[in-house]
Amino acid sequence: MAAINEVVDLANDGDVAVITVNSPPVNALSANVRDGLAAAFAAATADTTTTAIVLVCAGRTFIAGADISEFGKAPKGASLHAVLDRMEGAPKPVIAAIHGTALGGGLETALAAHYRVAVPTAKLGLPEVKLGLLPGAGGTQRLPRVVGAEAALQMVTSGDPVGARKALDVGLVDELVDEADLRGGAVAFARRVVAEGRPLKKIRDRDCKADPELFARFRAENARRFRGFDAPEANIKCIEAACTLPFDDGMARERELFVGLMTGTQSAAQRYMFFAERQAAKIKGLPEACNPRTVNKVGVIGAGTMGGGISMNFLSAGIPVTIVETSKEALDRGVAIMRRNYEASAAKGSLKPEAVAANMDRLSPSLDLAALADCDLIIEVVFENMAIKKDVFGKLDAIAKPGAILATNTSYLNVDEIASATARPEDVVGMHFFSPANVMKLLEVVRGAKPAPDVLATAVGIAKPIGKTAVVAGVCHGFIGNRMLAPRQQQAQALILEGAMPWDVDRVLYDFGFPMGPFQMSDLAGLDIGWSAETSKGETIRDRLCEAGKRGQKSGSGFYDYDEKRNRTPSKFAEDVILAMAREKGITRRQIPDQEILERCIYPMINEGAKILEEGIAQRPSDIDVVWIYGYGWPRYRGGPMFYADTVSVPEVLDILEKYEGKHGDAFKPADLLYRIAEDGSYFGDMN
Ligand code: 3H9
Repeated sequence: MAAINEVVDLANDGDVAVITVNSPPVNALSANVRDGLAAAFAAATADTTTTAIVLVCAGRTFIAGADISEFGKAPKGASLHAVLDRMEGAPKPVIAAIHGTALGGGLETALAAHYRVAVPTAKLGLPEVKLGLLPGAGGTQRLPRVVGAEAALQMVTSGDPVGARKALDVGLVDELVDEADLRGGAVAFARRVVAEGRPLKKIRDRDCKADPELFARFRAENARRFRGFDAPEANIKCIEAACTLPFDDGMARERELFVGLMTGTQSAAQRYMFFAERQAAKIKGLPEACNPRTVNKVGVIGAGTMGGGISMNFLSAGIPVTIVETSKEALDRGVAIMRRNYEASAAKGSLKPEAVAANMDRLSPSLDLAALADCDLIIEVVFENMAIKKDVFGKLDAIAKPGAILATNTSYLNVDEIASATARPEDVVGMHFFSPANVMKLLEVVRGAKPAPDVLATAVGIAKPIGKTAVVAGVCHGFIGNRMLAPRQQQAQALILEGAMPWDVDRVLYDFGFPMGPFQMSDLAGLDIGWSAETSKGETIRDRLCEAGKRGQKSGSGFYDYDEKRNRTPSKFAEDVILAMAREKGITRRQIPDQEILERCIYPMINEGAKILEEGIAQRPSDIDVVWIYGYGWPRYRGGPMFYADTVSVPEVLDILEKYEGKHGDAFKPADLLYRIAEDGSYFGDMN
């Protein structure tokens, strides 16, 4: 085997040249890999002793895409286009041999080969849209020529990969080969291609036709899903170009649209989020060698909506769960809801029908806390009240096996105080899931004063297998997410007294890119969460709505009225309550511009984020951004509140806060950190 450079080798297997990329962890197309490939293809093409070329990768995967860390930097090395032209123009068959994930530029490389073979577990996809991009190395022009325009539209706008078997069905892969011998299978395939005199199949030479109605229909059907994002539309335009223009003109269109996206803020935000998510899993201050504890069985205390949702995450990941409730009725109800949720997923096609029973079989319902004795991780999801939580933890301490992790799902309470109810505070950690817990991707792991390093590593590490992204937070009221939500809620309430209506505030935040505004969110969650008729003083708008039985969607009205299909219209009753409350408080209502609504809701959040960083509650600004994108629907294309602050510029954020501080006082008093960043001309991004 001859090394072409540090990351690419060329070897001859008899009459077949084998080019191997070996650039861990994911064989991304860095400058080094592109240079190596260019040189390897030149050498293999010139070598008259070989009749075919196989491209294969070492390690866990075929090329998983362009090297994202190079984006936005000055270009170096061979261009990917030049490498792919060389491959496609080779005078002998080129076969891509795929395992792991052939993604983005990786799949584009495979599409420039004349043939593709894959192992059955391989996955193939063009996920660029998730980075605010489109496949920029011919993917949008070649893919539809193979799989058809409709399937290509689905793949490029969802970014989701297809499995090798499906790829075989649609012609993306020519043959499946033995999982254990990809290289051997690919070389044998290459020899057959040569022996049978099969043609050098260039995808660029194929035709791509589509029903002209397809594109308008696809846009209309997916308008909601694509709302606010630039990349899906650019991807659609490219597929349209593939169906209407000659190949080279289509490539030029792809290039033009790719550059437009690459230089925009949205892609910068989405690329930033790619690394932010992975960075979040890195816990500061842990010893180098810190192995997580093994979690083979999970216990959940509380079978309400939250406890059920949390349990479903583990069951779906194949981890058995024992769920405990205090009454048989509540237990049965909770278990029935979980089953119904799984059945609904199966009916929608997002879960295999047989998985419903398999998941439910892993669940052991119980009325006895002692049933948790063999669990490795126990998550308490009882009423948000310190005395109750401490009581549960005291009992757990006597039941849980040594080494079990005792987690609380509290959203606000002091984890250290909860831990003090046990004789093993080093085993206690916060694991704050977000509602609905089987859907929302965020997990805040709350690090009290005493958790053992491996407890923290386990709580963070378990996130990936259950499909969550974990962020570590320190102890304070509301941790990262809810603490930052509070000033936004406070401003939303103030705005509706001063002159806006709930639907104005909701519309402005929806237009900013949130899936819903604060009042819609309150109606959805239930206005009576944390409210009780006995203690209500009728002093807030919420008190008055709840007292009138208007408790949000579930009661048919709240800030909005809902019909039986849950369509909403502004509530006249709520409007009257707001106007009356404003009168009682002596507030002269005024017309509030949308810009003010946006600034008063968003900037105090950024300010609170800065305080959270100052206090060390969050490890880094990008963790805060992950919390807001995965826990609260902050628009991903804006990169989270701290990234957004950098795009607006911190001095501008400061100016706006000071402007409102002058009018509305301390709620807008800027954090010291903002002054420091503005003074030295740096960015939140520099702290990541
Ligand atoms: C593209 O291809 C544009 C083209 O159209 C060409 C235009 C001209 N680059 O996720 P993991 C790192 S756009 C750089 O934990 P897994 C990652 O940061 C690209 N680095 O592993 C992490 O580093 P660290 C299209 C990358 O097994 C480490 O690798 N392709 C890249 O859970 C392990 O990653 C994509 O969007 C990259 N492309 O998942 C695919 N990929 O350890 C993006 C990974 O320091 N990648 N890293 O934190 C993925 O989806 C997943 O990484 C993958 C593996 C499924 C491959």
